[in-house]
Amino acid sequence: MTDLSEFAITRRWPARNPGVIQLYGLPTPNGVKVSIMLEETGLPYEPHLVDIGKNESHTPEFLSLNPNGKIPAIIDPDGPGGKPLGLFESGAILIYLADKSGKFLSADPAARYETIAWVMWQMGAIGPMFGQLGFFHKFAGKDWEDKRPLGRYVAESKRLLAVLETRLTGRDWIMGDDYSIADIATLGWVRNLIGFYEARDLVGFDQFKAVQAWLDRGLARPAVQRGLTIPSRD
Ligand SMILES: N[C@@H](CCC(=O)N[C@@H](CS)C(=O)NCC(=O)O)C(=O)O
Repeated sequence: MTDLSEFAITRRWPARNPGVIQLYGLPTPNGVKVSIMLEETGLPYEPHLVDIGKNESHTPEFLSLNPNGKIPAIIDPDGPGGKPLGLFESGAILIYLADKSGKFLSADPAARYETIAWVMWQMGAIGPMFGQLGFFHKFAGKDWEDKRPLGRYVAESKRLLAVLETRLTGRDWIMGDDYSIADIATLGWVRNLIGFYEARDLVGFDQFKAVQAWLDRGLARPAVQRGLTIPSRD
């Protein structure tokens, strides 16, 4: 029987099935990257809801796995060398799960690095810029008198959507014919921008036809639909 007791996080979120990947998350744009990936690959896993609204990602147990205090994080009881591995940062987790499963990241070195470049682009640009847009458009920042930060993040989000539009023109997926971790990383953020953040008109989303078609294609995938609701908030 696998023993995960060395991971303090299991004291607050006990593993009922310690032999499978433990996912600590919430269905947010960063969280669903990992639940979608796990659903797409079919790797067995056990989801645990970490309620960031109740600051649970800043508890000592959670911080023991991710000192940065943010979801998602995982423990793979069967990591490299057969030893348990704890991991945080959604981009790193996607690459790890792609390598583990042999899916959604090309084995061809050039295509592999290109896919990783688009994952890094999502991590370094789409996530932070869309996230700040959400803060200044919908959440606490909307009451700021100074509208320059909002303007800055709207402009940058539009620019990033245009980059994605150019990339997707003539392609089904970011890497062409092959659905990859670059799509899995990005879909939830674009969905969130025009959904939860209510920024569809603000960023002129309707002009980005290739992005729209790609989003529809992604959201039609059964594993994406399942992943968007995991871990369940009920
Ligand atoms: N770069 C990180 C970002 C993770 C992140 O921002 N997670 C948010 C939810 S989408 C979070 O946990 N926020 C809670 C907090 O900051 O207290 C990743 O991609 O894993």
